[in-house]
Amino acid sequence: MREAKTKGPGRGLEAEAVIAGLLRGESPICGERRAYQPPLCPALQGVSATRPLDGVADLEVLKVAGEQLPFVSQNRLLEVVPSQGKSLWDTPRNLGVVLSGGPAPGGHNVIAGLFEAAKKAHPENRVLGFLAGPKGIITNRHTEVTAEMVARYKNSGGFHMLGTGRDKIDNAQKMEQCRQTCTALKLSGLVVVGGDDSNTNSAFLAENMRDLGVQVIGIPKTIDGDLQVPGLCQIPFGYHSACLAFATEIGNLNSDCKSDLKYWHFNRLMGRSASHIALEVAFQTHPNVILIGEEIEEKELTIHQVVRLIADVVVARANQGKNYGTILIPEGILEFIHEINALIIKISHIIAVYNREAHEGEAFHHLSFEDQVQLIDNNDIWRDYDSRVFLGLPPELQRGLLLPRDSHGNFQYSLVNTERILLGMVATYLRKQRSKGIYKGTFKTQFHFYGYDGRGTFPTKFDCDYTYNLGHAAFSLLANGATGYMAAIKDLHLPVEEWRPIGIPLAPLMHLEERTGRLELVIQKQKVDLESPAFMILEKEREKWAMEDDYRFPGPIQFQGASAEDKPITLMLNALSS
Ligand code: FBP
Repeated sequence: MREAKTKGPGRGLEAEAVIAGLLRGESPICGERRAYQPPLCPALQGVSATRPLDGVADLEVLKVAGEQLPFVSQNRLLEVVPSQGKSLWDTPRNLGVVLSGGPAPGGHNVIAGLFEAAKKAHPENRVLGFLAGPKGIITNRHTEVTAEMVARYKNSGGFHMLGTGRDKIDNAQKMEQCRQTCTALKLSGLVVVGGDDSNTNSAFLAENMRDLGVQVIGIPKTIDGDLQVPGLCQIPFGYHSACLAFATEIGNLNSDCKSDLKYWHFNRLMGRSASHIALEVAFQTHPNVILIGEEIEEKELTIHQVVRLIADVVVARANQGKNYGTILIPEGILEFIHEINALIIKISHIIAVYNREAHEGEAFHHLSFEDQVQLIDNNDIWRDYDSRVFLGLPPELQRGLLLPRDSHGNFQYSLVNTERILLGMVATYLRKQRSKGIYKGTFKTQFHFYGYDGRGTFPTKFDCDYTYNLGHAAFSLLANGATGYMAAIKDLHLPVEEWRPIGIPLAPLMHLEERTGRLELVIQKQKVDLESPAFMILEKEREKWAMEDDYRFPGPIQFQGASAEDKPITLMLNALSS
């Protein structure tokens, strides 16, 4: 047996230093990115004031939102503008910040912007970061954000500076705990960086903490791209970076399948509801098939029709000798297939009602699959038709539909292997076509899921700038007394010099949705608009993409060179109409 060496042959101090250099925790590119200083739009460069946003009608508030949020429902649209006055909040204040929900590239720059704006207003202003998401506020777990932390995390992806979580502040006890934390920390303001559910938290926190003098501002985040307010918030942050990360991979697969000519790649892309990610990745990569959930819903396609839609392209390409290609499947597609969505809604309701009464350890997900099916079958809202649809689905999909819902009552699309399920169904259909002599090709396949990787990617330059400005805008809104708003940047398709920071009232963004078995007031997700320029352009282009190999290779996220200044293609196409 050879003796294990503690040191390699001839390994001296110099070699050790080389090894240490090669294995350094921080890669050279991370160091380079940290050095980037995002620019600020003019309104945020000095002291700022707020005024009503000109030329835009105020958004309407639903009656039930007015009842549950009587104070913040009074808010009107605000614009942040430069001011000649003296710095507001020039006595030391404590501000809290929390990262909430799924990570999205750029979150660290929101904190950097908030921190730098706060310190510029008064060097003794403090920013306290809550750890592991809203739970950090409930349990008062926090850390003070320092200049050193900001320098270390600036322009980096992920949410690991503070961590994140999906806790919902959904009862009086949790709200009281939040009040106690904010009082104990003497907070004047709290910034909640999150998606629709987290910004729902922001609205209720703002309403319930106004008597304490704690102002709350939300920040639009989610790679899913569905936290939009038409004409005011074109896209949340993180979307561009995640889409480009996914598009880099799909571009690579395009290149591989075009070289090897033998695989069909089934790609599922994150985005638990709306298909914004799939739409952008399609523009970036020109795949052969792209499914858009909203279109499937409008055309009322069944799952079998969706399968045929894919199979038809496979057959047509095979007839041209092309037994390869790429397919984009939005993660949330099941929600848009009527018969499946009906099952999801009913099962979610049955699970929520059952879990409300179940003892600890007896929750729905502890039951065997057979008992789960039995329990659903016995429920009054479950019809024979539902059973027929359910039993006609592949077993993997049946099990997927019964998976536990998240803390907000959402169906967890990311846990269902939709791409494999569809692939299996397409393969079965093609076998039938082959037996009829219609299909003569070969169907070799690979499947992929892109999601968590894109949430942790480097932010694009666009997302770095956007989030840094959002952090400053949140501070300006707080310093000018606003609460119950979402900070946003208007006109993102224009250069930074023309960006307009605004405050969007949270209450009008709310609608009623069934969650955990009850109708709840939550921020409404924005789906892909089938009348938008972006979708209509896709409709025109995709026939060509289906048959010709018009693949596009976006390459990795760049900070320099030709693509450094890129913004989401969807954003730019939709801005053509404004
Ligand atoms: P947010 O809405 O919180 O930004 O998260 C969106 C998302 O990334 C979805 O695309 C995905 O379905 C989901 O989070 C996955 O959630 P989890 O992190 O709980 O697995």
